[in-house]
Amino acid sequence: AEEDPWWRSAVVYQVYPQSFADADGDGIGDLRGISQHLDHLEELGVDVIWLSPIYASPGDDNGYDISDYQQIDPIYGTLDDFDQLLADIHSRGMKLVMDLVVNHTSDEHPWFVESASGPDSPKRDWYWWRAPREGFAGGEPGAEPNNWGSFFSGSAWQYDQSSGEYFLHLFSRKQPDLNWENPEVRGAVYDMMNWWLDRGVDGFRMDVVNLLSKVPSLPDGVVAPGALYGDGFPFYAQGPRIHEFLQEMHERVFGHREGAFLTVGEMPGVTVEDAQLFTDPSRREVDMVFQFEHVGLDHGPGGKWDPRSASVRDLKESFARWQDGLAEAGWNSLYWNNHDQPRVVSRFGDDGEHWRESATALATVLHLQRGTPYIYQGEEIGMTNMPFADITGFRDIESLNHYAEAVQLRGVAPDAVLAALRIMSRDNARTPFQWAAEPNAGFTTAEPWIPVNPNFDRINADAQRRDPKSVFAYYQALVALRHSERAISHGSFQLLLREHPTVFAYLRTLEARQVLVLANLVGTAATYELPEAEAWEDAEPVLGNIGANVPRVDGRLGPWEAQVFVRD
Ligand code: TEU
Repeated sequence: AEEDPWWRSAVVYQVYPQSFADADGDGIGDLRGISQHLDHLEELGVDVIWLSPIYASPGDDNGYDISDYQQIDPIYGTLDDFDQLLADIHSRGMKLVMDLVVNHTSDEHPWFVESASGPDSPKRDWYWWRAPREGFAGGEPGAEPNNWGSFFSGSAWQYDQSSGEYFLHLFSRKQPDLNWENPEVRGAVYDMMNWWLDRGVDGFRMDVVNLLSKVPSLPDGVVAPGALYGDGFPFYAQGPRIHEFLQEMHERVFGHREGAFLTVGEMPGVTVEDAQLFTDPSRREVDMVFQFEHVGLDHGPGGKWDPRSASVRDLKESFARWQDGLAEAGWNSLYWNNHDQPRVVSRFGDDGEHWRESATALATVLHLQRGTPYIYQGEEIGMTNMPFADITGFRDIESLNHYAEAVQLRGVAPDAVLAALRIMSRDNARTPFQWAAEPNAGFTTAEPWIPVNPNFDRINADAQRRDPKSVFAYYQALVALRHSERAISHGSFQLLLREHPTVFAYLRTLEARQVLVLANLVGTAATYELPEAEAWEDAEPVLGNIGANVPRVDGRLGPWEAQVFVRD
């Protein structure tokens, strides 16, 4: 099993519980809502469900701020509901992977409450407490222990009046960073992970797990021209002890277990070279990582709030480098979407005229690469970005903090900030799942916690599950192909037509068996010249997103057309 792990032929589906299905009529999704919709996931054919956090939480960052790792938040249900959901998932032959958020806790977690009780607290060292900068009085501007900015705008430091010290928070001020240098912290986390595995879960998606090890002196970062804060990234991403920590975690949690588990580390800023180390099975760290390169290609010089368009060439070039980089040892995870990213059909596709074709073409080029594909809820029915009218539609702390900082502190015109939010905000992915052409898209009978996308009458699961030409039916075919075709789950990857400006083409090879993937990722027709085209004359067409019959390999692709062929 070590040499041929089960997840090579698996597809993972991410559920964002808050927005999936509301069973108890309070406007917020919940565990029973998920249980009631498992048919949808079983029909899609996915093997694993990854659940975004459902633990007790004040909800400052939609559950990524956890106040009790071993309780279910009441808005989602109870531990009994959880056990029932896990049993339902297992009885359908699927697995459940939990979100592990241990770079930080909530400031309302008992660990932090204890730590904040004073400098003599036995848990003081569980978090990063530091005195004000020398020569400054605590709380005054510039007194922060270093110049790092938070991912959610503002300083990464929060002043604590009672002790006169600051604590570090790379994300919201309600998400203090745990001090992984402290072995008690690590032990407490491993105990908690073991508790969930003993309960029957099948693995973990590990939130920002490449940020766990900080350079303990926490040096100032370089301040880019025009930036308000220094860049701490070099001092906390892939920090000095990160590999040691992940190896220790693997040993203490999975070392003595038999079974089929999955671990995936979410790692913003990770390079291919880093990922080789993190995912080489002989190093016993994680099975695969979420890298961010392809979802950064449309960030301008000012970062994610300065969006530009990414070229097809940049996209395929980036994917191909990751495919090549992890070809020998290690493994890729493949994703377009999650709860932090805008919807792919709006981002890299065309959510107007070519909505169906672009959603399916983008799915094709992603799913048939070497790696484990992840589908984010709603992606399988081609859900789009939200037409936010104004700032009142947004709920996400990152979006709201950015808006406040840009408008109030930097004096940017509100319309300009809104324009970027409409393109990039995480809330684009967090609108309720569109189940049916019913009030609130069938998500809830109450007022939903975030508005439903008005296009639910046109884009919904109910209509698509009955339509063999739907985006949903196409995703079913892609999932089935990964299960049935070993050249896709196990074959090598070779990029073709590297210089072509719009066609993403590649070959997957396992011994004599070859799969050819072709997709034109723009809204105008394209021609191409395939090397050794004769060899494909009698190839078997296995999938296509235009028309009923996939044509031969003929050097032409229509707007957003995707074709897949197999030969022996
Ligand atoms: O995200 C980490 C991350 O680096 C980014 O994707 C982040 O969400 C932001 O968009 C940076 O611009 C993880 C979770 O997926 C995210 O939902 C949490 O907010 C974050 O960690 C903190 O736990």
